[in-house]
Formats: sequence, C-alpha cells, structure tokens
Amino acid sequence: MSTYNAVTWLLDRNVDEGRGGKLAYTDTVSELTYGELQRQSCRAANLLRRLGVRREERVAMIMLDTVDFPIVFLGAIRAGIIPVPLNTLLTADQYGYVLADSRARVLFISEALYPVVKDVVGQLPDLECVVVSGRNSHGHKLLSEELAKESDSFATVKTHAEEPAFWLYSSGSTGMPKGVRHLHSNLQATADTYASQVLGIQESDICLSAAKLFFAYGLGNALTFPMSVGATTVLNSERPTPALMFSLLNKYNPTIFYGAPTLFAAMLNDETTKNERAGARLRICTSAGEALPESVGLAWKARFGVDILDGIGSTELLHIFLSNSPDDIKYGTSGRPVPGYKVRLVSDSGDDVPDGEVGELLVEAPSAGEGYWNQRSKSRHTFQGYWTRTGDKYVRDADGRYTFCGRADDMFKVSGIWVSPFEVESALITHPAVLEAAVVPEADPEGLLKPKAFVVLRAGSEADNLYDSLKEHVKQKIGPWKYPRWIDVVEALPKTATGKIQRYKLREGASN
Ligand code: 3UK
Repeated sequence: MSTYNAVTWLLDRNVDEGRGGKLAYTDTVSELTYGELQRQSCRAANLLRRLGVRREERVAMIMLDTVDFPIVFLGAIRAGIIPVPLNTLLTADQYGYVLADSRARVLFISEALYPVVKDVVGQLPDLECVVVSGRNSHGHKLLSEELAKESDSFATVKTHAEEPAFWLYSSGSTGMPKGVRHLHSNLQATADTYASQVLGIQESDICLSAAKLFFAYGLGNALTFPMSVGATTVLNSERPTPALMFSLLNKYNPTIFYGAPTLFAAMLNDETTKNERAGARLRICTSAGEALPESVGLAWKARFGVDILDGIGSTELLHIFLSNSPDDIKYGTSGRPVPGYKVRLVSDSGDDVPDGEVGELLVEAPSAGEGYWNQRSKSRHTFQGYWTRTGDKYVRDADGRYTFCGRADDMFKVSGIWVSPFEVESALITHPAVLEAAVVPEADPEGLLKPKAFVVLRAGSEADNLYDSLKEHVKQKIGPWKYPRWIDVVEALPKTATGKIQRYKLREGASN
C-alpha cells in the first residue's frame, strides 16, 4: 500500500527542491528557514517518542502563533501522532472538556496561557506531561530545552493518505466543541484547490494572517498554503488590532493579507490609523468566517486599491470551498464553487432548489473531515456520504454566484415569509450610525414573530430620531415587512471565541 505523510509533501519537499535556506517563518522574535523547520520538527517528533507518545495518540496544543507552533504541529504529524490545536481563548472548563474528550497524552502550551489551565491539568487521567513554550516552565518541561536534547533526524512515519493526521475542534454557535478528524491528504487538498487556483499562491508570496493557526482558516493561510509553494509567513502572537495589523503590513510588506470582516471594518474606521497604508506589495486580501458586507469590500478597495476575496469555509471542510476570485469579484456574495468542490442547495425535503430560491448549502469536498470524534449522531447529520451539510442558507443567482442568507437555525418567518437575520443586519450596518447589528425574532403582543435588532453604534452617532431613522432605512433597503420593530442599543454583541454572533443568546426568553 502506498504511503503518504503530509509533512513529506508540505515540508521535506521544500528542502529537497533546494529551498532549505529560504525563510519559512518569522514571528517578530525568531526566524526559521525551511531547513531549520525540518530539523526542529524532527526534534519534536523524537521528543514525542521519548515522552512515550505512540502513533495515533493525541497531543493537545494551546499555543500562540510563534515559530514553535509549526515545529510542534509538523513534528507530531511526522511521527504519526495527532496534534490537536485548540483555540487560545477558551475558559478552564472548556479546556477541561476538550482535553478529556481528546484524551491528549501531552499538552504543549505557551507560557502566557498556562495560568488558565493550571487547575485543570492535574485532573486529567490521560494527560501525562505538559511542555511549555517560552521561558518560564511553570514547573513543567520547557520546549526549547527538550528539543535541544533531541536528534535532528527522524524517519518519518509511513502513514496513509487517508488516515487521521490532526483534529480541529469546531465550536459551532451552541453546544460543546466537537473534534473533527482531518486526514493527511486534506491539507494538500486545500492547497491544490483554493490556494493554487483561487489565490494563485507563489513561492515569492509573503503571507500575513490575522486568523491564528489554531483556526482552520489560519492553518491554511499561514501553514498549508505558504508551505505548498515554499513561500514566507509572518506570524503574529498578539491580538490583531487595527494598529498592529497596519504596523505589520508596513514592516513586512506581505503580498497576501488574510483577514475577517470585523477586522477590515475596524481597520477602515480606526481614527488613530486613518492615514495608514496597507503595505507596498499587497496584491490580494481574503476574508472569511462571516460574510463580508459589500460596503466594507468597496470601501477597502477604494482606500487601498486592493481587492478582498470573500469566501466561505468551515472547520469540517478545512478551508474555503465557495469564493470570489481575483478576476471575478462581486462584493456582497460568496462567489462561486472553488475548483475541485461541488455544491448543492437543497430544500428541507432534500430536493435541489432553483436559482433565486433559498436552500441549505451542501458541499462535496476533497478536504472534508471524516467525522466528529465520539459523536455518531452529529457525524451522521453533517457528513452524509460524499456530501457535507454546512447548516448555512444560500441563494444562487442566474450567473451562478452564491449569496449567504444566514445560518439555517437563525432563519424565521414573518407573516409567512422567511426572514434572514443576516439580511436585516446587512441593511442596518449600511446606516451611517451603525457599526454592528444582530437581529433575532421576537413575539409581538399578538404572539407573532417580528425582527428585533441589537445595534452597536459608531462613536458620536447618538441622534434623537435614531430609531425611526433606522427602521425607515431598513424598509427602503429590503422591503417594508422586514424592518426591526424593536431596537436595543448595546455596547457589544455576544460572540463566540471565533467571532461569530451568538444570536441564540439574544433570542426572546434566552436565559444567558
Ligand atoms: C460561516 C461564513 C458567510 C458559515 C472557516 C475559512 O469560519 C470558518 O470555519 P468555522 O467552522 O465556521 C464555519 C461557518 O462560518 N462562514 C464562514 N465564512 C463565511 N458565512 N460568508 C463567509 N465568507 O456559517 C460557516 O458554516 O469557524 C473559514 C476557512 C476555514 C474555516 N474553518
């Protein structure tokens, strides 16, 4: 049986093809060439062996974006061991849950994040060892010291293209996170499709991702894609504020900047950075995680002269499967299927819906996970043979472009007509006073559902007739019955650790 280890293709191939001396990563503190990354990942593989971790066992990573992330992630995969990168913003309870669920044998953690898990690590029967990245070991092992003891050669484990290589936990907007098992071949599948055929990534590219490596989006942006061509990546371990992003764009002059709608909007609106440029060599930006409002895409292009490609991806499918592309952009849409992916829109009864009608998006993907760990019924619901259900509602126009209408479970009917909260929110944020909006159903005195809006205002935009002005604005934009009957001004919207609005927390009767 032929074998395939993702690390051979991602990393060793770059060295074999003569790029051993080329810069793979810079994290503003350290730099790592492809050759150094190969040697360090071998050390990490040897370290895992010494710690007694065996093939197919899991190791968890709660790591900031520094050069240590690719060293540990690729070292584990090299050894046939399953790295499980976790969101660095979880609570102690959530870490307790996912560490127990994954039965991680070793935890790699950045020194600054250790305090969050300190009371949890002693309570996990399967967790045998903690390795700290940084200078303060907090009484455990220090990654740099342990790597220094190891040999920098390692016989890469002969894995199979279709065996699990790593897991990613999908948070969803409700419930506990679910571990998606991804295969060795899934990384290359995202590079051969989206990165190569949509981004047109090149060896000469320099990548900067606001999304961190523990997200599927960030992992593709800052690991799979650049390594697929031997490009260079700038890592940022800090919170991606507008000011920091502008400073990185101007210091490193990346050619590709991967962001998200909230960040692009914030970078356009930030008073302190209103004279900043977006770097001299930037050729393209990408946006994912939520839909990019048309107004944000157009404003960005007008100010910086560079397009933003909006595309939808998911943890289950690893990266983007429906996207705009550099020569074919329509702001306000998610574009067309990425070459290599097929999509369908289906009604509740599972029939394909015609153009112009809303349906649930299903995707046939070469990069789909093989299921959720220990969750048979949720796996069956999501991974249906060749097709993966996204839980998103979309409409296709006559040109074959797809437009996001909202999460299936957030849609509701007003006077018998489906209302997408997302459509009302999109209309609200085009009002000059509104920075962000969330819309949920609320029962009127007759018990009938109507839209209710929660809005975050832009600084200095309190106005006497604000509520009437907002209602009128929505009526004008999207039709008279969809306007919010009630509007609450709030300081901030509830969001998941991945930045998605938690509408369920705002719904009528929600207890939290
Ligand atoms: C929503 C979008 C509209 C959609 C992700 C790029 O976000 C990613 O993965 P998650 O598992 O969330 C998936 C869900 O997020 N979504 C993502 N992108 C868009 N909605 N327009 C978009 N452009 O509800 C989807 O089901 O956190 C994004 C690459 C890899 C990813 N995992």
